[in-house]
Amino acid sequence: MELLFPLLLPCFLFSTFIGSCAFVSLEDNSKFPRNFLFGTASSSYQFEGAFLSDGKGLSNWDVFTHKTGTILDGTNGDVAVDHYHRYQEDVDLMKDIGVNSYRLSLSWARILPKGRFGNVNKAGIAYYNRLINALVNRGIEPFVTITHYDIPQELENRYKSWLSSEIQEDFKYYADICFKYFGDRVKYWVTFNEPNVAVICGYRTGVYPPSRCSGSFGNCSYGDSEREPFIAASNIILSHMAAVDVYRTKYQKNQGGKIGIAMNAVWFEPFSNSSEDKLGAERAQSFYMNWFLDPIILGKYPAEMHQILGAELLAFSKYDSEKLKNGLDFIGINHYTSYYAKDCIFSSCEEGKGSSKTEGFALTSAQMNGLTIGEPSALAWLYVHPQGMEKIVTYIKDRYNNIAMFITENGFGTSENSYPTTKDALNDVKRVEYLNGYLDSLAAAIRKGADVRGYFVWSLLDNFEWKHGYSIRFGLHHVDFASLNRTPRMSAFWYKNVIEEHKSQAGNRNGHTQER
Ligand code: GBH
Repeated sequence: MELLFPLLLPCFLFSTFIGSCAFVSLEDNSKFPRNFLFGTASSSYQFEGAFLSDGKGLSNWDVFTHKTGTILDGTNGDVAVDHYHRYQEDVDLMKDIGVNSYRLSLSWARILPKGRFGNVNKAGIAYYNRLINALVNRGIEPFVTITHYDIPQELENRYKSWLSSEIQEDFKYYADICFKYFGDRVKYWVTFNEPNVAVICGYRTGVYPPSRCSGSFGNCSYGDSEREPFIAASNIILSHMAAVDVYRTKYQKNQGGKIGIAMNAVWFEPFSNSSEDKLGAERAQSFYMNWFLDPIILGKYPAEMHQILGAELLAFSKYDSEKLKNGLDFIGINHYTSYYAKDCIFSSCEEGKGSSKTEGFALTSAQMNGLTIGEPSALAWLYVHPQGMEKIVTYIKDRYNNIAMFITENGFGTSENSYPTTKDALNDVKRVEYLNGYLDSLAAAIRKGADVRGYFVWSLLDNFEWKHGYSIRFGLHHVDFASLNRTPRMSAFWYKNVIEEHKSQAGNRNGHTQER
């Protein structure tokens, strides 16, 4: 490591001029559209801290992390990386990298401590105004997620949050307030971050709040893993549609922004060439991502879901169906990893992820019959498979008529234990290789016609990584969690170079053309 850093850094930084750096392809990095957004991503609970400051209400994650045994290292987001107080320093870090966009999320409980059953917290509005203004003044486009897993605990206590159709009213009310207060400066809205993950982890496996599951799916006191995920999903889909409707009817014309949703998108590679495994991979995708995107964009759940689940899917009522279709301006794609997928209808599968009826009878796993889809990482769920980026983007392009897309997250997690010193932790060669490979793969998809308009690295800083607490790090900047000092890693310099290269090439293409 000690030796690699000085050797590799100039390679990444000056790859444009030195043709011999194997990792960086000049061709691919010049292939992003001129107004492409290059950003970093974050979320309120993972970054802000200040969990009780200035009138904020408790969120479901505040309550969850304060229970013993929920978070692997016993920590919580009470302080997180204190972005609430240090956002100015963090905007300076963004400026150093040269990003033109920042993806953040709003804490619902900071804005509406009791949901629609209480007042707007003016201090919360003031905080987001300060942050948004700091960004806009520096020429950084705010890309704002309305809810990234965290909701007011009040809604859980009152009516079991996503299990009740009441939440549609609350989400609509909250989204309206966000558009009203921030929509003059925010031109990109994401209603939900990864609703598929929120629903699967909250109601099928129970590892996220409200910790509901049943049977062999997990270890919970309450829940029904085979039914509740579908109830929660339909309420999220209808909440999304309600917010989009408010935006389109009351704000969009004057404010001129765009609204979408961010899905967790895994590429499912058929384990064999058999038509059974190909169909299995299709089903895995339908039961994971298309589950939400199909109703929102095409107006109905995937056919496979109807066929396999029948009445358990709780198909939309005639009244609700009328609210669906054409419900977004862009798709946000959070892509990190790929898995193999194997058919479990025609062949028998050992029990495991995906093999059940509620997951579409397709076994999904990074490892199958001794084959591994890519290099493993510090995270059991993340394998390095850069080709998956081109494949998932192309899949979404083909299924949804090449609607505008943004890669709203892509990133690589490491464990501090693997580095003997902080200095070593800054030489994040593996992260640079990962990001570089995935960005090249994205460039290939764009070259073949995918309408991708931006890319956000998860994340600007190390932060609170949900179940893993502070033991897993995703930052372009290292954070010392004792002092909260931020230090750029090699990946921050790599990203700065990518952006500079893009700027000069995009400039060349549109101005004095320079042949390479
Ligand atoms: C994203 O999720 C999130 O949007 C972001 O907040 C997060 O920090 C980032 O990725 C990095 O993880 O808890 O062991 O049962 C990525 C997809 C799906 C990965 C759920 C973790 C749960 C595994 N996530 N999965 S576990």
